[in-house]
Amino acid sequence: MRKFLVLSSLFTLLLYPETFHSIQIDGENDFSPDEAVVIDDANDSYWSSQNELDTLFLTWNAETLFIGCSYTLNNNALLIFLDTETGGIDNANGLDWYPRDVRFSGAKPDFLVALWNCDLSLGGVRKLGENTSPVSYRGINSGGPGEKNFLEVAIPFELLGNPQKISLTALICGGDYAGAGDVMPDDPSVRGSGNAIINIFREITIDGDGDGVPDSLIAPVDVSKTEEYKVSFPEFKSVSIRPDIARTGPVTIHVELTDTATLTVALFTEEGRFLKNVIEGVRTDFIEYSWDIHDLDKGIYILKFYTSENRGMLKKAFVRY
Ligand SMILES: [Ca+2]
Ligand SMILES: [Ca+2]
Ligand SMILES: [Ca+2]
Ligand SMILES: [Ca+2]
Repeated sequence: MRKFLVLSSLFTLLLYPETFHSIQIDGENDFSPDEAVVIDDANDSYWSSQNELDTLFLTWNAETLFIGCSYTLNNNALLIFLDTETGGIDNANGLDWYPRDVRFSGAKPDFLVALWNCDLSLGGVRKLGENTSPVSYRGINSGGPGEKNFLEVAIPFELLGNPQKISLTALICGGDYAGAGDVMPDDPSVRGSGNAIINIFREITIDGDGDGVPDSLIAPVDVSKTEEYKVSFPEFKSVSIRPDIARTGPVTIHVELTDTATLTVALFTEEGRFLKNVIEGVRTDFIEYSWDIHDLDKGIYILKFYTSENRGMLKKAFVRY
């Protein structure tokens, strides 16, 4: 009997941190240290210790993905983005649910776990796209605003499309269309204000042998790695001013970008003195703008084309005679 007990507890010890591990969705953290796939600095939030990400946990059994998150939040939102498949979104500001000023380069998230001010009933899990759609899940958040919280969520793999790999980023953001104050894994584009372009994700291999079944006997930390994608910015595909020598208008300014960006076209004198913005901060990937030049003096001008997403700039000359 004693031998059996020793053996069975050894067995439990060996198996406990490994998949398949079914998490109790009760708000009590029963993830093991081997399931802490992102351990964030407990004191790196731009918005004080009241809005702080701590640890992201992940594990699974054959049918279900379990995500855990320990954090502190006060009158802000917690968002956990999951990239599970090709496609997805690259700009969370365009979402119809939990829109935030966060963009993504490299991984494109397909699912979002979100809550507002420690209240999961104000959030949930959704599939992302032009329109978001609710995904059925089990989840509990324990804790209240300004104190240590623990969120546990269970999502059936079937509803996630049985991914081989999952890439994650978790953020604390303000209200609708606001930016982020903390992120895990850390990403230097989160600075507490302004927009962020996340290109660092934690990637966890769920089904390494690709047999369509999540892997068993795995410690999730052993199959986790941080992926840093190159930030790719929208570039100019074609830019023209037609005609570029004119006496009367209209003159057509044509701009095509490789992706949607915030475009500005600024007018300068030949000597480089700024006169005005002809096009100011328009979000577009294609524009044909009819430029009225009747109040422009005769002379040579420079038009500078740039986007707020890219430091690159294009210059074109224009002559009014
Ligand atoms: Ca639990
Ligand atoms: Ca943190
Ligand atoms: Ca994706
Ligand atoms: Ca962080």
